Amino acid sequence: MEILILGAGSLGSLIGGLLARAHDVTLVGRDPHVAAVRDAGLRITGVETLTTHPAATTDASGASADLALVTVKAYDTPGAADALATCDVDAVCSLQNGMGNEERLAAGLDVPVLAGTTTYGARLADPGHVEWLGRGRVTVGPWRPVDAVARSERVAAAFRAADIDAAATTDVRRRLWEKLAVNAAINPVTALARVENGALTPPGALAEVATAAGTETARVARADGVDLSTATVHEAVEDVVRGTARNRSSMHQDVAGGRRTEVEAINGYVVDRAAAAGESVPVNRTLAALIRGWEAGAGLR
Ligand code: KPL
Repeated sequence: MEILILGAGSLGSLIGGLLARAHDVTLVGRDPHVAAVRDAGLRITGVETLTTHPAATTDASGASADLALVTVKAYDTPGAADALATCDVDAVCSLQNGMGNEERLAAGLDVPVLAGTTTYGARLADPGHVEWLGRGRVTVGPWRPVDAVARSERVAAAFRAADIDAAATTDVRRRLWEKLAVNAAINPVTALARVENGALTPPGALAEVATAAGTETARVARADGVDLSTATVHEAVEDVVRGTARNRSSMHQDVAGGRRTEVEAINGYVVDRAAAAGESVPVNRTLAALIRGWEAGAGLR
């Protein structure tokens, strides 16, 4: 399969690099990373150590592919949709954090849009080198049209052909809320305390804060009509903490690198949906306020 990866950051590079074991992959990202991949391939170290050789470019315009995977930050989704509008792709699948990405892609594009989640952990160590810090799972389901089940199954099979644990789902909204709860719990707490995900292993005060954020998110999901139990969210958070214990969450990496975070699409989204449903989410509100405050102080807002 020909696969275009829009967003060769840490996760996009890892997933693209692994997919290149079985598919014809093109990474779309920034220099110097793209130039390094073009020169010497993509080095992956950590869970497994390997070098793969995806194509790499800084400009996606006019590209064609069977599938475009979108791995850009949530706030860059409109730019990814604009770039994809110039491409000839059979389907687009978001593998991003946060909510609202699929709506934005579907609004700007005429092709089928799939929603995906992943709990793989990764960090861009150097140009051309990504550290694989946690084996996770990819889940893919139809977004528009809602009956694109066979297409989701083909995409999940393409992941599995490259030895990536993946499954198709018909319940993608619930999956997106579950992943949102994982990110709402882990990302701001690890970013604010500057710790690896494993520091949220219970018992402990950080685990309590993360669990409380997850509990609130499950409640808002239910108010939004999604059947997501608190126990499912607690289990998912614990699984991801265990599976990515050595990873620094993407929000922690952003804060450490002085970059804008995805707080609006994660805790900010939970706070907004809670307000619309008349729910109170003090932990998410506090975490969002602290990250926004850091962004403002760093001149990023
Ligand atoms: O999605 C992630 C992130 O860091 O954004 C997890 C799964 C929490 C891995 O760190």
